This record gives sequence, structure tokens and C-alpha cells, in this order.
Amino acid sequence: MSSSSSMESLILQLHEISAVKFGSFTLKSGITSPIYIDLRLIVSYPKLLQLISDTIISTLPKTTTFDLLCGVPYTALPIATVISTTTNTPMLMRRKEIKTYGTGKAIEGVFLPDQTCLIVEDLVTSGTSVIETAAPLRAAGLKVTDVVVLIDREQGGRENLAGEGIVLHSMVKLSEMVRVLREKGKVSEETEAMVVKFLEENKRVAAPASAVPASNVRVSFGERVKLAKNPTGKKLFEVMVKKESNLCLSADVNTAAELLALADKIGPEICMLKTHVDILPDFTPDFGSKLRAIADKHNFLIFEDRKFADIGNTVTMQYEGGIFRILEWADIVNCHIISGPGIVDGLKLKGLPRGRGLLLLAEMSSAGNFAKGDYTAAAAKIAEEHSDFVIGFISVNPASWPTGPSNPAFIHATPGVQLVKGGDALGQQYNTPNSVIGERGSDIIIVGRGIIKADNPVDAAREYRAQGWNAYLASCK
Ligand code: 5BU
Repeated sequence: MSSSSSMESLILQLHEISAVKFGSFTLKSGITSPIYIDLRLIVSYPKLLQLISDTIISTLPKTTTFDLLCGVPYTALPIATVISTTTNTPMLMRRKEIKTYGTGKAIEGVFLPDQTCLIVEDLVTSGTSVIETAAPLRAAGLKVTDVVVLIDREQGGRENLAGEGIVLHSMVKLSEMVRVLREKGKVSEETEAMVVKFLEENKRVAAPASAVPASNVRVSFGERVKLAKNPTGKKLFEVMVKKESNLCLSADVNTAAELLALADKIGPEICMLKTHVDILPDFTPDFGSKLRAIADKHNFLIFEDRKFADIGNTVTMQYEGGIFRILEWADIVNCHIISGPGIVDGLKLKGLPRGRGLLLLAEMSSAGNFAKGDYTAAAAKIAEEHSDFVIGFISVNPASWPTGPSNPAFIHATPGVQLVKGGDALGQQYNTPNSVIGERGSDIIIVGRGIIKADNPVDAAREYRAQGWNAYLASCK
């Protein structure tokens, strides 16, 4: 069978099962259409499902290469599945709603960052569903450059997708479908004319504006793995992508024993664990190696919130020596810049040879603090000058920094996070995960009492994780 006759046969079969209907229908976008296509029915016709999948495979340009497939939920899932089994190409699935229990993943399936994923869709009008599926795939570090669709309604999808860097390959255009049905005597010339007129008048259904202003659209964590210069900075982005978590637990508990037990329980949910080692009365020299073993088991990084503040020479000793020997076990430490850039030189002298990373305190969460304006701008400048060692910032509202959008190589971590806005009696101020990630442009939420003091800290951590990650996904293009 030639490809045009197999396409004709496909169109006739779709008409036969009433997947193509003529009349007056209100579409999702609100417009009234004389034609309606319902491809959900194809699950009841396995031979037709196979034919659709074969047609898609055979008409896709040979130059379009891909490692993985992902169907847009739900109608295209069976089509993607058949293409996957026929071509032996692994598939991914995107969850429409991220669970707040279990693994809480947006994407199910096995993949490596940098692999190319072809999106499979049944019908494209404005392209919005495809864009919604591309976002979490891209956020996970995958490349999305092409979508293959059975039917193009010719209403702006191709243009909207091109604007997102995605090429649309359609097997058949709506006008062609109707022409074939008229030629085969299935619909009248009048009906065809009505559809053609409708398409003429509704050429461009706009994709709904993204919830995020263009200037705030973020570069995905997956892409930032490549931009980070420091090995710990790179690793942090990798862990976030792999675990789909931008949650840091601030483990401010009463004893080292309690901290280690908590780290083991909450470890699967977090990308980073923050300590204040000087609050632990039962600290022993093996604390670091014990915490390191738990961090390796659950794949998170250790951040000692030491807030160094002294001159360069003193901090080298504070970092390496004393009882705590922070340099030995903490992947990341932070410092104030109150003493000038010499503090970064001092810490770098010890930390960089070990591949460690540094966060600069550019802003603080507590009421009335002085880290703002020129001080914050100075932190941004010092970071640029030491981008081999500085991995990013402790910040509160990086979207409104005087220095403009932050270099995406740097990560922003924000304390003062709870599920409801508020504060404590000693000046701490809380914002929600959605506000911190979605509005204020940070990358990581740092949560202490919101998790530790919850009735069930593991459940609470899952909730923060899901909220933080969903806010991140929503802010990616
Ligand atoms: P909380 O229980 O979620 O309020 O704990 C916040 C943690 O973050 C706590 O360990 C603080 O020392 C830490 N923190 C902060 O709250 N605000 C800041 O600006 C910085 C650190 Br820097």
C-alpha cells in the first residue's frame, strides 16, 4: 500500500469508528467547531492503534533521531506504547499531577540527562499540552526538539511549538482529512466548505501565556549541571535532577544521635542536609564519617551552616581545625562577606583542593537584617570573581536583586520556609515554597522546624519536596 493510500485508509477507519464527528462542538478553548475528533476511542480498536503507530513511524523524517519516547497524557499514551514496543525504543511517562507520597516523581522511567526524547501526541490545536509535557522533561535535563502528532488541527500549534524550539511533525492535517472524506463520499461538499471556513477563521489559537513572566523563566537544573564550574556545585544540580528534589533539610535537632537518625529517615526526600554542628552536645570525631555514610547511601550533599565571618587567615583554621574538622565531612559551607573577599580566598585555599563548595550569604531571612542593596550586590560580584569555588548564595529574593538576573551557574538556597507565611518570636520570617521558588526565583528551599516539629517529619518532608519541585517545574519553560 502506498503511503497516501494507507493514510486514506486510516482516515476512513477513524471516520468509521466515529472518532471524527461533524456537527457543532464547543472546544476546550471555548470556540465552536463544526468538527470534533475523539481519539480516546482507539484503545478499543487494537489493529487501528497499530496502524496509527506504524504510520507515525514510517512518516517520521529519518533525520529525526531520539533515544526515548514520551506520550502526552492520556490519549497519546497507547500510541506511544505501541511505537515503543514496535521500534524497541524505551518510553517515559509524565504524571499530570505529582504525587505527594511515594517517590513523588514528575517523570517515570529510566533516562540519562542529555538524552533526546520525542513527544508523541494524538491531536494538536494550540500545542499547550505538548508544551506542558516538554517542560518537566526539559527540567529533568532531557532534550526535547520534536513532537510527532497524528492530526494537526492547523490552528497555531505548529507556530506556538516552534516558539518553544519544538518541531511539529504531523501525519495528517485536518483540512486534508476532510478532503479525503469528501472525496470518498463520507461528507458533503457543504460540510467540507464549513470546516475549511472554520479553519480559515480560527487560524491561530494562542497557547495560554505561561504563569511565569518571560524574564523569570529559569534555566533548568539539568542544563545548569554543565554551567557550574565547581565540582560540588555540579553534583548538587545532578542530585536535584536525579532525585527530583530541591529540598534541603535544616537538621537543627538536640543531639548528634537524633540528627543521624533523622538524616537516614528523611535522606530519600532531600538534595541537601544542613547542619549546625556546634549545637550538638554529643558530638564525637566520628560524627562526620557517620553522616557521610548516610549522605552517600541516600545521595544528598552535606551543608554545614557555619557562617564564617572572620579574616581569611582565621577562617582557614576554623574550617580545617578545632574539634569539628568541618573541611573533612562538609561538602558545602557558607560565609558572610562582611570582612571582604579575603574570607573567600582563605576558605578556598583549604576547600578547593578537596573539591568543596561555598555559598555566600547575600541575603538573610531574619527581620531587620542588613544584607541588602549594595551588600547583596557585593556578594554577587565576589561570587563571579571566585566562580571556581563559590557555588551560589543564601538568598531570599534573588528575582529582585539590584544586579539583575543571576548567573545560572550559581545556585540559590533560601531559609525561612514553611507551608504558611509567618514568623517566630525571634525574628525569623517565613515564606511558602511556592513563593520562594515561583515568585522569588530561588532554587532550593531550606526547611527546619516545618519538618522537624511536624507530627510526622517524613510526611512533612514529602509535602515540602512536592511543593518545592512543582513550583520549580512551573517556573521552567
Ligand atoms: P527554621 O526552623 O526553618 O526556621 O530553620 C531555618 C534554618 O536556617 C536555621 O538553621 C537557621 O540557622 C538557618 N538560617 C536562617 O533561618 N536564615 C538565614 O538567613 C540563614 C540561615 Br543564612
